[in-house]
Amino acid sequence: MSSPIISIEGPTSTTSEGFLAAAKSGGCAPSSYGSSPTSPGDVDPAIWDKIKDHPCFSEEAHHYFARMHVAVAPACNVQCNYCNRKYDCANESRPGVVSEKLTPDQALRKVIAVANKVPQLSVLGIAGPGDACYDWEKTKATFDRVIREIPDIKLCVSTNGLVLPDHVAELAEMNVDHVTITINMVDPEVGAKIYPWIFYENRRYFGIEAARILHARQMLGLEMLSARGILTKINSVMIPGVNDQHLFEVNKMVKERGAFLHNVMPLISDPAHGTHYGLIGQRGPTAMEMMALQDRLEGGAKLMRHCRQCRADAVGLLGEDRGQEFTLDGIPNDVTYEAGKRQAYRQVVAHERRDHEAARGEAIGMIKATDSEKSLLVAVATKGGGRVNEHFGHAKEFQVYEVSPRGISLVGHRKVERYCLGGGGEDATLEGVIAALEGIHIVLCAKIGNRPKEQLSRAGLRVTDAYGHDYIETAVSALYAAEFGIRPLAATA
Ligand code: CLF
Ligand code: SF4
Repeated sequence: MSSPIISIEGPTSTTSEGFLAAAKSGGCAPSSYGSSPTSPGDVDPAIWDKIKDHPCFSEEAHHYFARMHVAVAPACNVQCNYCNRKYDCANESRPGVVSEKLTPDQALRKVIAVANKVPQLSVLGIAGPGDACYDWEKTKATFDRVIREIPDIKLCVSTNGLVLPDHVAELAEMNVDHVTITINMVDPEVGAKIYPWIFYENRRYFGIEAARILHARQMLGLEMLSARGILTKINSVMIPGVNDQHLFEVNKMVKERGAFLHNVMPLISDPAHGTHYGLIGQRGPTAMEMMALQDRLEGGAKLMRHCRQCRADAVGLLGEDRGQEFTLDGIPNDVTYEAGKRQAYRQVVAHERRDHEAARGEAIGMIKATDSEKSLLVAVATKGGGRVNEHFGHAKEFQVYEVSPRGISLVGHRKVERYCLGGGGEDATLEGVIAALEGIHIVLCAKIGNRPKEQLSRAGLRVTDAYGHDYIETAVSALYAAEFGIRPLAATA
């Protein structure tokens, strides 16, 4: 394996040359075509300018740029059946996770410490542990402090939407141009199965009445944001048998109101989390059910398919979590922002984007040159940079790409338990990895040993390390061509 100077695990070089060398050996580069906008040609230039460095709003950017959350907003005004208030807001965080709660001053210290060490950092989000708009004073105080010190950081908010309309004007004044609203229903009858109560204007409302108010406020907030040109992402938790079919209506209605992206996330339900759904045995969707629903939603509001359901104190590229490196007790009381690393990194990204754009164009050309109408699902072990650059045994997730005559799309990811720990692999872990890769045709990784390769093969899963360190698009297009053949040149002219 190459050892990049900069990688998603932790950049150590502060020079542009160092970053560039690292990028070429597996550090940073963009990805491929997907449902969310991935290249400047996909959207209006002014919108591209807003999203190009936002890892959640642009699938391409998520290979380059990192977000961090600060857990400054613990209060909440809604009860969701998939949430236990002991833990973080499950609308935008993995349920069952507890974050270190911060004051706005502590949050500022943490953001500066992260910005000095993680040059990929481009976005500061507030996604709980409660509701960022309900706990508004802390959210606002945090943003005010941070933007004074790091003016080029993007501010991002996630909310259940109930009091969002009250804060849209201030969000616009603060130049917040990315807001997420969790909208699980547009029919209060469905809503009553998800929200037992809300607390609104000093009163508690229950059942359908609560859901009716919540729905009206969510729609109003969305319309107000759209009217101000603030980009919105709608998160919907897919709850089988409760709102899975209903999400088509949600998608349609939010699109009509100007939503920029729709992010359908799987319900995570575990009795150990003590949530209502966990305790009654409400199941979450399987990976294949999620993919099938997302495929059927294509054509409506653009979908985000690279969400990792972060923690409310997440730090790093999506899919990695470096939060534990930045706990308060490890951060000095006085920290000063050093802008140099982030600026140098951005120069590298600009260069890499040009290189990778060319590689992506060639890859698409190769797919178009095949005779096939078939599609291929490829699971890729990557540690960032849009390259096949992770060992099979080290992977904690696989990114899933669909390759077809329509192009190359990132359509999801599969989380797995790391197979290789301390030099050896566990058979039981490998069985879990195989189960998680249901429906996948081929696995790509930087390296794999003979033993797991044979075991995967016996389970009907093909895996290859022949494309190690290539751009993902280059690798999957070559696979596709090898699999389905190339049309004679004359026929492709
Ligand atoms: Fe955070 Fe959310 Fe902003 Fe991103 S996360 S507040 S929009 S900066 Fe991103 Fe994490 Fe998915 Fe959220 S991957 S859970 S979508
Ligand atoms: Fe929990 Fe978030 Fe729902 Fe509030 S909005 S109940 S914190 S999931």
